[in-house]
Amino acid sequence: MKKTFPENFLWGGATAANQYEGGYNKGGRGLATSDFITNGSTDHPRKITIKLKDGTITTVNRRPTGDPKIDNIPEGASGYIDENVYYPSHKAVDFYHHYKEDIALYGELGLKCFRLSISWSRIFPKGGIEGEQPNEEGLKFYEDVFRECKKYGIEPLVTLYHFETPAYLAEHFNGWGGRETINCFLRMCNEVFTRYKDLVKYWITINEINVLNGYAFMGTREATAQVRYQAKHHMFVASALANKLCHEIIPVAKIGCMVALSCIYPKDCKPENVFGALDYRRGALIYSDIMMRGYYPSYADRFFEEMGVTINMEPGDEEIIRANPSDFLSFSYYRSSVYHTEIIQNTDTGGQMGDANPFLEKTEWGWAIDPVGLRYTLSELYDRYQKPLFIVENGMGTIDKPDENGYVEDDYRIRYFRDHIAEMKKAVTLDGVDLMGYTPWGCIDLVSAGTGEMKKRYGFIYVDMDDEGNGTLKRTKKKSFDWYKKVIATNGEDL
Ligand code: P53
Repeated sequence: MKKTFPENFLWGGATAANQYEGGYNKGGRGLATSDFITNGSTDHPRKITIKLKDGTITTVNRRPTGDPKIDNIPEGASGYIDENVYYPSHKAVDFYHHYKEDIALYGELGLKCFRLSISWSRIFPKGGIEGEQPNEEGLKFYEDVFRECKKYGIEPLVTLYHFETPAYLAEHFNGWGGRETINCFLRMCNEVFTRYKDLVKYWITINEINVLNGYAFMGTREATAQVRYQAKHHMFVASALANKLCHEIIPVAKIGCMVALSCIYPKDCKPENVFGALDYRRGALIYSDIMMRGYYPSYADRFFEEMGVTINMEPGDEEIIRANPSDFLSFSYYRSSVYHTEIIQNTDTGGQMGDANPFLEKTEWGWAIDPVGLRYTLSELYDRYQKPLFIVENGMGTIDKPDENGYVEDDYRIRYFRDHIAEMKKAVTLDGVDLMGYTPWGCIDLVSAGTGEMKKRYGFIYVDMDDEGNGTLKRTKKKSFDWYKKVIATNGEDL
């Protein structure tokens, strides 16, 4: 039995470009689907501003990830930026201009690893269509970021696709709904693998592939099951080919897949609820089954038949997927949900909310706090795949109240992390799970993906900005900063 975390355990923090980076029109960057999404709240869904074929400006709801009833974007419509509307991704919390300061803080925190995503349209403004030249300024930006990380001994963990599709690809190829997007994605991968081969060892292909739907997340006009799963198939092929390319260009690299895998419990011991929970869980595990094992699992045919989905495969697709599985499975874990046959629709999302769990407390956003669920999930996944795992998102979104100096005493956050890390430690030491690292979500406060709010904060570092984008953007360490620093310094011994 292991006594503690491995020596080289990657303690880190996680972010994504559309929520952190800003600089949306700087340095030659092209527009992405995330740039047309307004802010919202728990009660008001975020909206996508669009221009119809006849020139009318209007909006459609961007429903939560995984919502099958998502509004469609009419044929011929395109994303539109309304000068009078605030779009959280445009400035986000301006990592674009603060990266040196932020990475210095990560250095002080002692991070071994920093997860960020590449904004695809910064590398190829049109997404990498045939004959398009890469944008040197965009390539240079991330190179500077990675060099800055190196100064502090921080390993970048780079997500190649996190909730943003180049707008050009959405309009011309229906985003991931179109086969051509695979080639464009691979051109972008080829550029970044080649350019950063000496700087980046850890890669993730597609963030939370299981919850993606519609225009906002995949660049598709429609969100029917047929379009969704066809687009996911394109992502499986693209991911497998990216794995292959990555290994060819950077032999020492590890490249993983990423699935939202917050766990699910049956509501009670009624057999239909127990089996139902298992089968519902397959809705999320189908993704890691395909990418970790290299083939569609045995239950997939029934799933697709029930949903009326036919996947169009090209000759060779299955061989590509089989030959290039992921090196590791990374996942997000925030909460657990309770499955109950009568209330949960069978969608393809991991972590959809069910009944409240009477044994658990919830955050202000209604997410049940469940540290044991993290050990449960780690065990479930390691028993299933026997390959390295990586927790690349975990954390608690809360309203933080800074004092006059901007200091936040976030004991609730410390408690959340202490309890989760303690369970993670049991998974490593007692269950023998091969865990590469842990990168809590939003190590610095950033824009919420779900609501676009700023007040839903996750960070060890406070950022002075409100839901409308007002504020100085000043960074201030919270109480949890010093706590996490100590945890890292003692390799998880002193919680
Ligand atoms: P926010 C839904 C369900 C689970 C995870 O979420 C999700 C979402 C998206 O709303 O997203 C992941 O910001 C995602 C991050 C996101 C984070 O969880 O809504 O990978 O981009 O910010 C937290 O609180």
